Order: sequence, then structure tokens, then C-alpha cells
Amino acid sequence: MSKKGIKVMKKILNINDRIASELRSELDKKGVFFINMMSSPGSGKTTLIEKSADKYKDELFVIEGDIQTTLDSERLSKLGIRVYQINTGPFGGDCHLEAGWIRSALDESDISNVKYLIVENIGNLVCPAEFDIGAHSNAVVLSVTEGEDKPFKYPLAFRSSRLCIITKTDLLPHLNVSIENLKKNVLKVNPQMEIIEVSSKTGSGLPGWFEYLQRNRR
Ligand SMILES: Nc1nc2c(ncn2[C@@H]2O[C@H](COP(=O)(O)OP(=O)(O)O)[C@@H](O)[C@H]2O)c(=O)[nH]1
Ligand SMILES: [Mg+2]
Repeated sequence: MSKKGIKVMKKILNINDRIASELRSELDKKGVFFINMMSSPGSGKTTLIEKSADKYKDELFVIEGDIQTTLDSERLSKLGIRVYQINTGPFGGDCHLEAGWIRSALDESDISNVKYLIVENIGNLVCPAEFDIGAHSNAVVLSVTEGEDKPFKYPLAFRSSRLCIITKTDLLPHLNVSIENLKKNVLKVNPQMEIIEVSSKTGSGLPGWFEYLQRNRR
């Protein structure tokens, strides 16, 4: 990148970080805990949010980030979850969300009585990790079907997260993946990481996810 290009990029990131900090303190004042889910496509983010509906439907607001389609927000709306869909496709197809987009989404939405804001970021383990979007906690979601090596291949996503949600644990008997190795690899990249193991299919581990939300809001 040219010197001028680097300067412009720095300016964009500075503006992004300022909006992100403002958002965080505003949500702090409102008592809203904001979690940013990042993962590869298909790791089970939307399914986990669906499974959170029974317990948190009335306290939850979700922002869905996708390049195309409103499929995920339709899934959540059907369950009565308040949701705002961002599509980046018409604006160049960005592979990540930025703080300004979250700001606009919230400005256009009624978030009264909301205790938990979940952003389902655009599905990939690279770009979303580069942008602070104002979350209190980044959560990297990793399904067991993705193998044991992903923390090493996408270290920024793991370093910039406080929580790692390992999903689809019901599939472990069918795979050559050791959950112990997977957790060791996550901790090698980020020794501070809190890890939750869940299966949205069987419901195993879901109480740990609910408890994480409650504890962190406090
Ligand atoms: N076996 C199993 N499949 C799951 C689980 N969670 C999600 N899936 C499936 O994985 C696919 C992708 O899930 P989705 O929630 O759309 O992933 P997203 O792209 O991260 O939002 C769907 O077919 C889900 O039914 C799980 O815990 N176990
Ligand atoms: Mg999804």
C-alpha cells in the first residue's frame, strides 16, 4: 500500500475506533451487554441465537451481518426475536462490519428493555477481527467439524476474543477431532480465553452460554 493509502486507512480506523468507544460507553450506561460473534460460515451462530430465544427473547436484540440475503434475520424474526439485518452486498460487499454500521442500526431501532445485544458478524475468520465494533466481548465461534488447527491459522480472531464457543459437540463421535487438543490450541493462542462447549442440537452446554451472558451483563 502507498504512503497515502496507509494514511487514509489509519484515518478510517481512527474514526471506527472512536465510534466503537462511544457505543460501548453508551451501552454501558443503558445496562446492555454487547457481544460480537465471529466465525466461519456455518459454525452454528444463528442456531445458537435461535436456542437463546426461549430464555432471552424479550431481552435480546440481534444485528445480523451478511453480504447477501435476509435469511438469518427471517429465522430469528419467526421466533419473535428483535433483529436488524445489515447487507454489505449493495455497498461493495465488505467482509466485516464496522462500528458506524452498528451505530446506524441502533439509531434506527427501538432497543428499550434490551439487556443483550448480539451481532452476528459476517462469516469468515479474517476481516471481522480487524474492526472494533463497540462490543464488550468478542466471541469466536468454532464448530468441531472445522478441525483442531484453526486457532493457529486465524490467530487474530482468537487473540481479539474473550470467549470461544465450541459448537456442534454432538458430532464429536463421528470425527477425528479431540476436544482436548482443540481447547489446548485455543489456549496456546490466547491463554486468557474463556471456553464454552455447546451442542445446539442436544442442548448440551447451553446453560453455560446463558450463564456467560448473565454474568457479563452484571
Ligand atoms: N449437528 C449439529 N448441527 C448444528 C449445530 N448447530 C448448528 N448446526 C447446523 O449447522 C448448519 C449451519 O448453522 P447456522 O446456525 O446457520 O450457522 P451460521 O452460518 O454460523 O449462522 C445448519 O444446518 C445447522 O442446523 C449443532 O449443535 N449440532
Ligand atoms: Mg448465520
